[in-house]
Amino acid sequence: MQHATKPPNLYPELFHRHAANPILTARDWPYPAHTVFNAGACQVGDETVLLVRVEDRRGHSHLTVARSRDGVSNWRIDAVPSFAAEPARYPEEAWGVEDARLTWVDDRNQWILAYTAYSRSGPLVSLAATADFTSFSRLGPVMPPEDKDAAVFPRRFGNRYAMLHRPVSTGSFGAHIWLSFSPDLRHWGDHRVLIRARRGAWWDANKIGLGPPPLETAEGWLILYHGVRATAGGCLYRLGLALLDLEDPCRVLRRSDQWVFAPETAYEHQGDVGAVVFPCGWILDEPNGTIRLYYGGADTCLALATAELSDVLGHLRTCPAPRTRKR
Ligand code: M1P
Repeated sequence: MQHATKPPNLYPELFHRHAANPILTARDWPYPAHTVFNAGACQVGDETVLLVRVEDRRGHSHLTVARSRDGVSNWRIDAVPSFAAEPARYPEEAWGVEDARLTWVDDRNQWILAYTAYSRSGPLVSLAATADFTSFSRLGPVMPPEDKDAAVFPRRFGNRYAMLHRPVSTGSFGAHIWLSFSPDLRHWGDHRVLIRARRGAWWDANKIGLGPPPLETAEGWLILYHGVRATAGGCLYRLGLALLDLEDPCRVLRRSDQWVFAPETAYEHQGDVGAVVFPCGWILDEPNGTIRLYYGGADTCLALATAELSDVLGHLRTCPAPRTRKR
């Protein structure tokens, strides 16, 4: 059936794309860049700070700071890479640094960035710290390859820091989100699978990964993750939700069966890797309760979507507790 305009949407949408999308592209960059995408995000005073992944024409990535008053426009972008790979001192960064997730860790008074260091043995998880997004100090690699899509929780559980990450095993065991603990952010253990990729026809079958860092809410830690559906036409990166117990993040309280955000627009379909929405950062604006979600589109640009936290939690309340559902 032909529609003159877009047919009515059958699913209520939680996340709404900003009219100004894409909000940043390589054309906005103060120096030559191939693509800009997948940014960590945080609010510092009255400024939104993004730590943007920038890919150069070698195919290597670095991270650059962009600042804006309204989080949408008039970005002030560092004139040179803010956090570049240093393979001479940190060999695990041989092929670049990618996809930073930012967490303010109260008891350290610092932002901790969990990023992918692309080593000669594959991507791995590294941590670094900053107080001002001008100088960064590396804590070093904390998970061996292949492992990525990591973020630290903002507070400790008992005496231990906690981190979500996504190791990949060989064979057909799937790529799942794991939870690990550390006394000092350097040494990690007590590893466990937290959220499994589903199997078969599911939108999040076989491979999933954390999106932005866990967001503390009254009802639990809010988790947004990507599911990768392999199709004959290529991979589809879509987003789903989960909720973890506030005091015991090992407990998954809810998980959405359906995806809540998926590639639809030209800037999400056309680029280096089509059909990708890939968020690494979100900001909860208090007191209005609006979430600003910053995501990469098609591995080529940066876009923004907003959602009301109350709607997101309301949706999760209708979702099953994972153990009651058949896989
Ligand atoms: O190309 C899509 C994404 O692919 C990778 O993500 P993942 O390993 O979780 O599937 C990452 O390289 C990511 O940066 C990229 O956007």
